[in-house]
Formats: sequence, C-alpha cells, structure tokens
Amino acid sequence: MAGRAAAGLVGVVVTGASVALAEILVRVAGSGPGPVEAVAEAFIDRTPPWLKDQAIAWFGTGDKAALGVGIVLVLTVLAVVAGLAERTERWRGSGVLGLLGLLAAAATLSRPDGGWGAVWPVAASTAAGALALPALVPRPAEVAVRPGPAARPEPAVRPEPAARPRSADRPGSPTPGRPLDRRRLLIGAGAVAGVALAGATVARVAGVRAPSPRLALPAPASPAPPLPAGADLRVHGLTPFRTPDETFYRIDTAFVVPRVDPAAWRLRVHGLVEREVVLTLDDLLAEDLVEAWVTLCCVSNDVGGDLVGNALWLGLPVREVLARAGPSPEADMVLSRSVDGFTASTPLEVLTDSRDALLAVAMNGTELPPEHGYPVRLVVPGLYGFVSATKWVSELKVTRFADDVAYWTTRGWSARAPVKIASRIDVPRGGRPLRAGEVVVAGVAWAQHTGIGKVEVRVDGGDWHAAELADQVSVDTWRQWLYRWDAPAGDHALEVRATGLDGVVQTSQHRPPAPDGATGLHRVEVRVAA
Ligand SMILES: Nc1nc2c(c(=O)[nH]1)N[C@H]1C(S)=C(S)[C@@H](COP(=O)(O)O)O[C@H]1N2
Ligand SMILES: [Mo]
Repeated sequence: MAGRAAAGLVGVVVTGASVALAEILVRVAGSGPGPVEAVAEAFIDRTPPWLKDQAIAWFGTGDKAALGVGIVLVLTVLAVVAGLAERTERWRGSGVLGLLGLLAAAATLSRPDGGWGAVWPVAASTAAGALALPALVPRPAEVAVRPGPAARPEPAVRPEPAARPRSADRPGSPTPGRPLDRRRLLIGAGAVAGVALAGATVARVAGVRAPSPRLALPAPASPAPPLPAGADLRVHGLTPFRTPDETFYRIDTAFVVPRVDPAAWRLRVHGLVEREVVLTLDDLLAEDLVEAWVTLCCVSNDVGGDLVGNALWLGLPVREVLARAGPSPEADMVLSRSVDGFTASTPLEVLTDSRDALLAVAMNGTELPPEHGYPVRLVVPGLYGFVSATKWVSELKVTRFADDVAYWTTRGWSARAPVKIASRIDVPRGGRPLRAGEVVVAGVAWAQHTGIGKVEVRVDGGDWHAAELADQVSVDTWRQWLYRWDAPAGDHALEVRATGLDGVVQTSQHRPPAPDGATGLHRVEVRVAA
C-alpha cells in the first residue's frame, strides 16, 4: 500500500518536474507556446460549440481558469497512473509519460506560434521524465527481495513476516543500501521539481504582468465630440456609459494572452488586391487617427448577459488601408487574422463604408491592454466581435465568403453576424425585496450602427410604458434608460424591450446565442414588500 502511494507520488513529482522543465526551456528559448498553453489552446480550438457555450454558461469569463484547473487535474491523475504503471512494470510509466509528451508535441505543432522549432523543449523534458521515472519509482520486487551480504538459499519454512521489517522504504528506517539512495534521489527530485515549478511560475507571471511598452499615441486628428452631460444617468447599480478597461468583458481563444512586440508588429494586407500593403506600427501612428465611442458585444451574450461593453477607441479607419491596397471588384469579405491564428470574416462593404471601423491602438485613452489586443485590434460598429473585432491583428486578407471561412464559422456559427437589437435591466436585479412605492428601473439598450429610438418597460405582461432615455452619443453606442415604477406590494415580473431608430422593435421570441446571436426579452422577477 505504502509502495503504491510512493509510486503515485513519484509519478506526480516526475511529471510535474518534466512539465516545469519544458515551460522553463520554452521561456529560455524565448519562442513558441509552453506545453500546457499549447494543449489548452489546441483543446479550445477543438471544443464543440455546445461545450464552449456550456463553459461560458458555467464559468463566464472564468472559463480559462476552469480549463486550467481541469488540465492540472487530468495531468495529476495521469501522473499517478504513470507512477503506478512503472511500479508494475519497468518503462510502462515512461510509456505513459511518452504518450503525454507526444500529445503536447502534437498540440505544439498545431499552434500558429508553434511548429517543429518549438517542439524540442517538450521532447527534451519528456525524455528526462521518462528516464527519471524508472530510477525513482520503488518496485515491489526490489523491496521484497533485498540481497543480503551473501546469497542464502530460501529456508524451507519462511520466518514469521512480522518478525522483521519487510521494507526499508518505511519512513525512518535506517537500513542502508539502495532504498535509502532512492529516498535521497526522491528528495532531490522533489527539490528540483519544486524549484523548476517555482521558476516556471515566476517566469509565467512576470511575462504576463510585465507592462507592455508605451506607444507614442498621437492626438486624434478627428476627436470624438465631448460627451453630453446626459449620456450617463448616474443611477446606482446601473452600468456606466463608459466601461472601464478593468471590467470590460474578455472573450477569446487565447489561453495565455499573446505578447506582441510593437517594434516587430506588422499588418499585411493581401489577397484580392491590386498591391500588397505592409504597415508597421510607426506607419500606423503617423496617420490621421479617428476617435470613436463604440459598443462591442459578444455573440455568446445571452439575453440579460454582460458580454458587452462600451469604450472610446482610437485608430486608423480600415477603409484607408484597404483603399491603399485596392480591393478587386469580385472581393466581398476581409478575413482578419490574429497572431494566434484566430480569424474573423467581415463583409468588405462594412469596412469600406463611412462607419468607424478601426484598426484601434487605444482604448479609453491609453494603449490597448494586452488582453484586449495590444498593440492593434479591429473594432467594427454593428457586428458581433467574432466576425469583426480581431485582437492582436496581423493580417487582412481581401477575399470572398465563397472562398474563405473564419474560425467560428467552421464551428457552426454564422459567417455574417450583425448585432441584434437588445435591452437589459440592470436595476432592480431581484434578490432583496423592494419597498412599495417608487422604484427606479434602469438599464442599457443597444442596436449598434442603427441606434436606439425607444425603450419600454412592462410589468406582469401588462401595457408597455416608455422609459426615459439618456442622451444619445452615437448610433454605435448603447444608451441607458430609466423607468420610474410605482411598485405595489407582491411578486412582479419586469420586462424591457427596445426599438431601433429604424423603427424595428426587439422581438420577444426567445432564441439561444448560436448561430448568430440571442433574441428575446430580458425579464427580472422582484418581490415588493408591503
Ligand atoms: N485574436 C482574437 N481576437 C478576438 C477573439 C479571439 O478569440 N481571438 N474573439 C473575438 C470575440 S468572440 C469577441 S466577442 C471580441 C471580444 O473582445 P474583448 O475581449 O476585447 O471584449 O474579440 C474578438 N476578437
Ligand atoms: Mo464573441
């Protein structure tokens, strides 16, 4: 029993040390994804849409942390299996580690920032782990058959087993010889593993936390008009008009946020164009930049959800860059690509009309935070993020919907996805009972690139009542709304619906996010005390 526990423990220590070693080697080599990152991202890329939706439903934007915990758990179980397998037969556990290494190598090969040159750290550390395992796992045969000072024939009658300790593997046993060496080795390996793991963690955290180089952001050639005083109704609990970077939702397939060197950043515009264009960051920053408020929204946002935010963006209109490249008449789509391989399909006409479709370099007055696309991302008013808002963008391919398919489209989501009109109740949000009398009902509504014309509230399925609207900033941003409700005691259901400036009324028909955005009315149940 103790032997098996020790074997399992050795399996975990050796596997952990091997993974940590690979992570350190990757960091030292300075290129490619670490094995954990590669496996996580390869897994994310192969996650079926229903599972992705379920993950977002369960964990929200904590889905990556959940995946990380899941990977560590699975790895730990397999490490114990490796230790136990090694105990039953030499090299069997090494085989398990080898399979794990192959899996990590395959994942590394499949990543856009991976490839053959990035595989050696995994290969080397897997080999080290596979060699260490047989040397460190205590095997029952070696424990039971300890060669004495001289070989003795087996006595016909075995001595009482309890008469002497059978195993020198026992804690505190002073018996010299192999088992003690093994324990020393084990302690040594544990120490190495601990140091390696700590090193890898420090490197990882330092890499993630290190501030991105500041950019010499120019003043906007076309600044956004000052915000009207009435753009924010300043109601307690109501989502502010401007979403601060720290609370702006984050959705992407990157397990580890890509770190892009601004000096090395290039945007390549190619495909069905008269001439290829390559832009450096200095080129981009030297242009006349436009500032615009744009509300960004995720297609996975369910009715009443919070995968939506509004920020002030600064960037170069995409149409300027496209005009320089000269799209061919047969082109109808731009496939934008990020350094991590993510792609989005955006209709060419949306990127060439007058709207503020930007190659953004700043968010709310400063550089983009790494998790929101530093140094450059796309922001396109009116389209869900998965078909427009490519972060860490590195390439614009002018093409046709008939010829190219984007990341999420190959996973069952639409190729085209304009944002659907939506409205949300922020206060009250249920829970604590309300006091009878005037209750402020308030929230936000959005219909990007159309604009919100009207918001209405109804109680218990009764008549619709017009809500007050905050000042409109642009047709590309959400609008706060407020309704003063004279609340009678009892249980009530509040519902909200919006109407666009084009007269289209938000539908009450409930549909899930896949394949092109949820519909239905947000409903909040409240209890009003007498
Ligand atoms: N490189 C990259 N860009 C991406 C994504 C991604 O997975 N990878 N996700 C898109 C999706 S689905 C959305 S909703 C927006 C979210 O942008 P945010 O994280 O800045 O809010 O980014 C888009 N850009
Ligand atoms: Mo999204």
